[in-house]
Amino acid sequence: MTTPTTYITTPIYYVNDRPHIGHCYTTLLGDVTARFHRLMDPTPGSTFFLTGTDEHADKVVTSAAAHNVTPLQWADRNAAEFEKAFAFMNASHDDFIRTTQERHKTKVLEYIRALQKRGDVYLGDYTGWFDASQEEYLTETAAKEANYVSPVTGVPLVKKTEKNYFFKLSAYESRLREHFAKNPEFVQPEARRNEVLGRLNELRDIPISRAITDDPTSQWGIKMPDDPTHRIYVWIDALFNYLSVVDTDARRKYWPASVHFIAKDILWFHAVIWPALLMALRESDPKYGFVQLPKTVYSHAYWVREGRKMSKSLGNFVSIEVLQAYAAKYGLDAVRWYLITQGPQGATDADFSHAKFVEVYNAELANGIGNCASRVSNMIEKYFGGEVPPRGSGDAFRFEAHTPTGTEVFDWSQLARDLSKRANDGLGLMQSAAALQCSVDLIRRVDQFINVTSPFKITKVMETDANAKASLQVILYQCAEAIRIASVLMSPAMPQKMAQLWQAWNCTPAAGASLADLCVFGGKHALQPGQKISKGENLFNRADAAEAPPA
Ligand code: ME8
Repeated sequence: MTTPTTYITTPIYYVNDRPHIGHCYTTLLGDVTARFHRLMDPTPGSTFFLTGTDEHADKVVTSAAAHNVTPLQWADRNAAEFEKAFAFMNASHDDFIRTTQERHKTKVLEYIRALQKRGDVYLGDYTGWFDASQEEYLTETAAKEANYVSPVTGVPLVKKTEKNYFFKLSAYESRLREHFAKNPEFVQPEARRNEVLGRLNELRDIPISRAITDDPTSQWGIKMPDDPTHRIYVWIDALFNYLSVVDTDARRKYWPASVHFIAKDILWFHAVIWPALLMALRESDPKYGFVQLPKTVYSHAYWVREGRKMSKSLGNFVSIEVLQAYAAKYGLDAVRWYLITQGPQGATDADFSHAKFVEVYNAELANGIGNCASRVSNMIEKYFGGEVPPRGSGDAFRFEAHTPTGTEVFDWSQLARDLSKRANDGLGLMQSAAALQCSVDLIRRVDQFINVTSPFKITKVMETDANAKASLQVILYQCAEAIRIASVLMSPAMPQKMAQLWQAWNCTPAAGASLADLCVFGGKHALQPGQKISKGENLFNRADAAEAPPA
């Protein structure tokens, strides 16, 4: 029996430009999901996370020429920028693919040969509206709808006719429909799935090559097998990255991909062209029998900035430098938290605004886990010499607080079970933001618990009242243990800050501990009475909303 694996990918990004918030966001989404999965199944190597760069686009040649370097030098320079950006974001990818690497180019040639062998590739004429900024042809209908300018960048479309090799995409319509019908989770969210279904009747065969001419731009790319006058269309070359990286004896176990994270701009390629290519490949040769279709294509919406679409012409992209300035001021994990919890994970665009950043930072981090952990560890230091107090006896993880308005029950065991289930359900749907929300809810409950039980008041009478002391011990134990669980749930988004807390509290999760086990209240990974914890440095200092945004 093979063990289940998780394979998470991001788009591979064009190297003609520098990385910005959009690229960082999708890679962060992959990263947080991968970190969650590594926690859910801690078997080493059970999760594989891939990101990288797409380098054979025509615009790389144009940008390179403008900078007096070769396309490869330009690609090298910018791929390094992406690697640096993702290292800065603390992304935990297992590999970084560049499509100019031999390992990829060799595989792409094998795949194209296989499609040819199957009879799915033919030479023909193609006329269409070319969007040079996206390296993409639009159909007449789509071009007309977009007023003959690029729907993404606004650059005018150009009508072109070329001799190209075509892939028989139209032959796959009914099989694609069947796949969509049988696998409702194949394209998410729902709105995006419906969008694709609504367009499946537009399927035409698609060009998978470009002619090579005297124009140097046309010479950049992987040559078609046995035809030096054509090169493989950059999009086909790019899509194959997901497979080429894991098409080795050691890594084939990762296929099919569990999720391709992308944004809505490149949905059609991933939801329609890619599965059809894979079906064709699988049937071309028994050695590709392992090529099942990816489980899910998850297409998120866009970041916009202060309410406006980000574009080159407006010059308002949230650049990597802006993210670095925020990180310098508030800490990288706060930036990761903001992007992942407030980002456009669903079908609606998300606004990057300083006011919102400060609001979320204060509510969920400085006044949330930060303040909560500091209050609780402060009291434990002050009243119990920095040692985790006893848990109490009996049904210790359920607290009945008697207030003037009635009795409020804090059933921690149940709450932790519910939240951990909710987090798992969210992760099953690739909803890391929803999973993280569970940690916020848990911290809120701890705050309510502190408000209702008023441990500060109890400290005043505990010298003379043994019951009061016992009660305070139980309250603080329960607060601290709930915070520990919240910190585990937050750790995929904020690995450094949570590691800092665990160090101060002596509760770094044991290697190999699973998310489910770590989230059991009072379970085998619980805080142990008598174990030392210290307050440590504040995790997050409050931010002032009136201050100018970092720049
Ligand atoms: O399309 N908000 O590369 P690309 C959120 N090379 N995400 C955004 C965004 C925004 N405003 N802008 C960009 C390509 N993105 C191809 C992909 S894959 C086989 C080939 C993110 O550099 C988002 O993930 O234009 C989007 O899909 C991707 O960057 C496009 O990156």
